Amino acid sequence: VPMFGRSVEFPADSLPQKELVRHIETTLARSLYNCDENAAYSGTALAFRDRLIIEWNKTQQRQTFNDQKRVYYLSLEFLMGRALDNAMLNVGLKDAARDGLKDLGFRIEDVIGQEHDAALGNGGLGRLAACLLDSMATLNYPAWGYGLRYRYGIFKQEIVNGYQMEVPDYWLDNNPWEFPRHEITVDIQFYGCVRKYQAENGKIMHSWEDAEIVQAVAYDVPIPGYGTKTTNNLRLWSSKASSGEFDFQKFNAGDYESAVADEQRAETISAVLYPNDNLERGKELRLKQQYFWCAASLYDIVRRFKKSKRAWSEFPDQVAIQLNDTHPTLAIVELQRILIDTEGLEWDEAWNIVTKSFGYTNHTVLPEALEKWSVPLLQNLLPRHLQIIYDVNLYFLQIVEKRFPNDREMLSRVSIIEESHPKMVRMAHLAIIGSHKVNGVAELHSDLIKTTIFKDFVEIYGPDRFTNVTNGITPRRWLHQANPRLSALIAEKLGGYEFLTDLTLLDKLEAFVDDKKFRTEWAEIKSANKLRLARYIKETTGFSVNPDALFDVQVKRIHEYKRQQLNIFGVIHRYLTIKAMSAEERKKVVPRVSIFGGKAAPGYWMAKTVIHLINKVSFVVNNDADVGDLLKVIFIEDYNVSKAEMICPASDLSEHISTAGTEASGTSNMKFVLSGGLIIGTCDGANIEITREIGEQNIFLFGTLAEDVEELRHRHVYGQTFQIDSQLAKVFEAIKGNMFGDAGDFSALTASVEQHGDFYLVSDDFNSYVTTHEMVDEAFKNREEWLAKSITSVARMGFFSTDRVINEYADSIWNVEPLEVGKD
Ligand code: 26Q
Repeated sequence: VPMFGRSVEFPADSLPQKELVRHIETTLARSLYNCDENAAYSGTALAFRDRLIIEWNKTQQRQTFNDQKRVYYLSLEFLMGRALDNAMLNVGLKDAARDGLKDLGFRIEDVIGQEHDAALGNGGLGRLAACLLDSMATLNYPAWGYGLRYRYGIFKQEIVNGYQMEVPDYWLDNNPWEFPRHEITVDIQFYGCVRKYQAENGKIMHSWEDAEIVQAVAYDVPIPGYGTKTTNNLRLWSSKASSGEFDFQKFNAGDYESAVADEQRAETISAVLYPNDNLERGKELRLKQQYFWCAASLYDIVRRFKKSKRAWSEFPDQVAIQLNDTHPTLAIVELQRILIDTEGLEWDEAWNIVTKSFGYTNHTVLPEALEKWSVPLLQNLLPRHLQIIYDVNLYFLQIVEKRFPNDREMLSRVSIIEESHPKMVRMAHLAIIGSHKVNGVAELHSDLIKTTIFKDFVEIYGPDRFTNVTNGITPRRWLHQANPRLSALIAEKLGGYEFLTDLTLLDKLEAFVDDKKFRTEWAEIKSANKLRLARYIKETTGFSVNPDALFDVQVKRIHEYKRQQLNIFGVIHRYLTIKAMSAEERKKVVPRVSIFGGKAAPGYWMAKTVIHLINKVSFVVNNDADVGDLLKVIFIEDYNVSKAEMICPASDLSEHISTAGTEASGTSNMKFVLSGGLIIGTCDGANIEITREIGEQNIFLFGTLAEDVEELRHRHVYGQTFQIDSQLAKVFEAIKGNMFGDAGDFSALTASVEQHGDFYLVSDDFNSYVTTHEMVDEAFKNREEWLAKSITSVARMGFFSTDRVINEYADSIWNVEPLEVGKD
C-alpha cells in the first residue's frame, strides 16, 4: 500500500514536477539555482492550485446547472490552517510531489512547513467550520461557506519572560489560495434613517435612507473534497470604501485627507478578527463586521436565487442557511428586510420563508458568551433592522401570550428585548425565533440548553425545534495528514484507505489488537511522533525531554472553565511529591512531560496569569537537576492548527478537564483519541459520548457531574465553612512561599479558589484529579495493556467523523441531497 492511497490512480505523466518547475521559472520568475524552500513552496502550491481550479470551475458549473438546494454555512470564523498538504492529499499526488521535490533537493515536509496558517478563527468553533467544509465537499454537497476576509487573523503568541505577548498576524501576502473577485461587490449600508412612504398600491412601505455605504468585495477560496472531484467555494468578504459619490464630493471640496480617512475607516471593518473565545464584549466594530458580512452574503444568496426565476415561496426549497452560533443572527433580520422592503412581500409570507430557511447552532451555555447588543447601538447603526426586530418580538410575544395567558414573567424571560438600562437585544432569542431548528453540539450540551437557557422556548415551540448534532473532526486532516504513518498502517491492515471516507470501518482494527507485529508497529509510530515533538521542543524551548516519558498534553484556548489551572496545580503537586521522595521511591515514578499550549484573549487577565504560572513552574521544574527526567513542564508557544497536527499524534494522554456542564463539546479530544492517545477528562461535552463509544475502561474519567455543580457552587458561597482540599492547600503554600517567583503575581489564581467561591470547582475536583493521574501512571507501566487501549479506542472512533455530522445536518436540518458527480 503506498503511503498516500490515491496517487496510484494518476498516470505517471501527470507528475507535478514539471508544472512546479514551470511555475518557479515563469510565474515566480526565479531560476532553479536560486530557488529556496519558500519558492519551492510557492511553485508547488501553484502547480496544485491549477488542478484545483479546473475542478472548482466544473463543480460550480455543475451546481448551477443542476439548480438543486444549496447549503450556506455562515461563520465569522474559519480556522483553516495550511492548504497545500490538504490539496496534495485530495488531488492525490502527494507521493509524486515528494519525489519531484526530492529531485530538486527539497524535503516535502520542509516545503509544506513554509506555508503560513490561515488562522481566521479563535478555536473550536472556527476549526469546526473548517472540518465541516471538508466533509461537505467530500460528500458532494452543494455548499458554500461565507465569512470575513480578515487582514489579521488570530494574533501570534510570543512568550516573553513567561508572559504572553500578542503580535499581529498579517497573513495575506502572496497567498495563492485566494482569488479576488473584484467584479463581485455589494454595497452595504450603515447608519442613516428610515422613511415611511405610501407605495402606488397604497401600501405603507419603509425605506432606509441617507446611509453611509461601504463596499464588500468577494474573495473566493477553493475547498477540495477528498476522493471526489467536487471542489466547493468559501467566499470571504473584504471591506473597501465605496467608490461612490460621497468621498468624491469631499475630494472635490479639497478635503483629501478626510476622504482618505473615510476610506481607511471602511477598510477597518474587515481588518481584524476579534480574539475573544467564549466571551462577548459589545463593541460597535464587531457589530459592523457582523452586519457587513451577513448583508453581503444574503445579497449574494438572494441574487443567485433570483436568477432561477422561481417564486419566493420556493426559496426554502433552494436555500438552507446555517448560523454558526449567534454571530450571523442579523442575517435573519436582513432577509426579512429584503423580502418586505425591497421585494414587497407581506410580513407573514416573508417570515414564513425566513424561518424555513434558517438553522441555528448553539456552541455555549456560558452566560458571558451569550451575545447581546444594546438597543441604542442598533438604533444608530441599523435603524430599520431594529424596527424589524421589535416587530418580530411583538408578534412572537403575542403568540406566547395566547399560549400562556397572564404569565408576565414568561414574557419578560423570552422577550428578544431585555428590559435593562440600556435595553439589550438578546441574539440567541432572535436566532431561535427566526430558525426552524436549533441544535447543540454534543448530547449533554443539547440537553442542557433545553433544560436551562432555552427551557421556555421548548415549552413554547415544543421539543421538535431543538435537536442534537454531536461534533466531529475530519479524518483526512486529523488522521491521514497529521499522522500519515498511522493512516498507512491502518490502510495496510484494512486493505485500503476506504476508512478515510467511512470512518466506521475502523472497527475492523479490533481484530488485530492481539497481533504482535501490528502492536509493535503501532507503538513504534507513536514513539516516532513523540520523538519529532521532543525535537521540536528542544529547538524552540531549549529543554530536553525524555521521549520515553509519558507525554501529557493540554492544548486549547486558555480559559478558566477549561481549567488549565487545575492541571498546573496538579503538576505542582506532582513536583512536591517527587521532591519529598527517597531515591528508592523515585525509581517507581513514571517519568512525565506535561505539555501546555494555547492562547489567552488579550484582555483576559486571569487566563494570562495561568500562562504566566505555567511558564514559571516550567522554569523551576525543568532546571531542578534533582528531579531530572521524572518531570518536565513545557509551554509550547503560539499553538495553532499546524502545531496541533504535530502535537496530537505525539500524546500518550491528553487533558479535557472542564468543569462539568461548561464545555459544549470539545473536538481536540477526538483528535487525540483518533491518533491513539488516551484521555483524562471530566463527564463533560463530547467526552461522554467518546466514553460510550470506546468503553469506560479506555478513558480516565474523574470529577463532579454536571448535575451536582450548581449545588456545590451554592455551598461555596452560602455554606457555613469552605475548606479547600488539603493537597491543594499544600500546592498553594508552595506558590505563596514564592517557589515559582513572586507569589503576588499569582494571588488572583489562589484567591479565586480560596476567597471567591471557587466557581470552577478546582478544589472539589482536585483530589479525584490527582488520584486519577495516579491510576494513569499505573496503567502506563503496563505498556501492553496501554497499547491495547490505544488500538481499541481508535477502532471505535468511527462516530466522530464530520462526514457523519454533515449527513445528520443534511437529513434533519437542511433537507439537501448530495450532487452525484460523474467521472468526467
Ligand atoms: C462573540 C462576540 C464578540 C466577540 C467574540 C465572540 C465569540 C467568538 C468566538 C464568542 C464565541 C466564540 C467561540 C466559541 C467556541 O469556540 N465554542 C466552542 O465551539 C466548539 C465547536 O462546537 C465546541 O467544541 C466547544 O466546546 C466550544 O467551546
